[in-house]
Amino acid sequence: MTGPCAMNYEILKVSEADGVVTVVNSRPQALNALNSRFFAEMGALLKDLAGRGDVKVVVLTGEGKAFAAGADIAEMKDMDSAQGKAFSQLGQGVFQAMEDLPQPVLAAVNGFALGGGCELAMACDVRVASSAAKFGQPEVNLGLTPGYAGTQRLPRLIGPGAALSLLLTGDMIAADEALRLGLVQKVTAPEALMTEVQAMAKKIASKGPKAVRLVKRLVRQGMRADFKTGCGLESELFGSLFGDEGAEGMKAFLEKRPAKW
Ligand code: CO8
Repeated sequence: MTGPCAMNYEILKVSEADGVVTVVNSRPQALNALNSRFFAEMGALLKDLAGRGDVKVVVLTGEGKAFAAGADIAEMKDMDSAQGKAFSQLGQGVFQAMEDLPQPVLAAVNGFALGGGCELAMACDVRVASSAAKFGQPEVNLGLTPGYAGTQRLPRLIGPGAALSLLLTGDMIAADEALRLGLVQKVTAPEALMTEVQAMAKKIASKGPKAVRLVKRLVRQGMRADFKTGCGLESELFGSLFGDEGAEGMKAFLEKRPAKW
């Protein structure tokens, strides 16, 4: 497939099989650094995927030795303050659209995930890393702060102390350390990465499709709300599956047969 939407992709390689869309960030000559074109393509793709009921899971990875080595420094170097702010808002908007996408997004972190690349991974729902992957927020080395919500997502994922230690030193950490900190959920051998992530994607794609989307929505919306509001939403959406997908799932269990979604 050339891509599920009308946009002609130059950077993203998009393929689809059995309800799983795989997106490869593919500008390896610049270590897949995130430029305006990347955000335009990713924004268009997400808009299209959001309306695709047949797409159950999205997998995101990078080509070559990087997942993404950050925002594109060559594009940013001559920006003034207003352009810098706009470039930050552009990236934040696209990453927010990833979080708001109804389908889960799994990051297969194949290599460097630095700066904006680490922020991209953090906007995904689950992160699986190759043992060759490296993570970090090196913006302070460039006299910058993160701009794609890294100062907000990192402490929410690994706590403020661990986040500040990475953000203030700009240190790069290996995949095992990222696993220990809870930044990634699993580490695999480099050659096993895509097989493992595709297997996880297929497993998720086989579950109740409405339940899967609602689980993501509940966690994402709940994390932005207070506990009571999150619980209220959970009861409402839990209830919405009765007389619907949940009825078939429970009937199938009692009849000892696979559910027909
Ligand atoms: N932007 C643009 N080009 C890059 C980037 C980048 N972030 N990273 C690497 N490249 C390019 C290199 O310039 C080089 O190009 P060329 O071959 O033309 O010289 C090519 O990719 C290969 O890179 P290296 O030769 O450096 O490869 P190495 O294997 O020697 O090193 C590293 C790999 C360690 C990953 C190294 O490339 C590096 O340190 N990269 C920069 C990492 C970094 O600082 N990232 C943070 C960028 S800032 C950021 O992400 C802020 C996010 C928020 C922005 C908000 C908007 C305003």
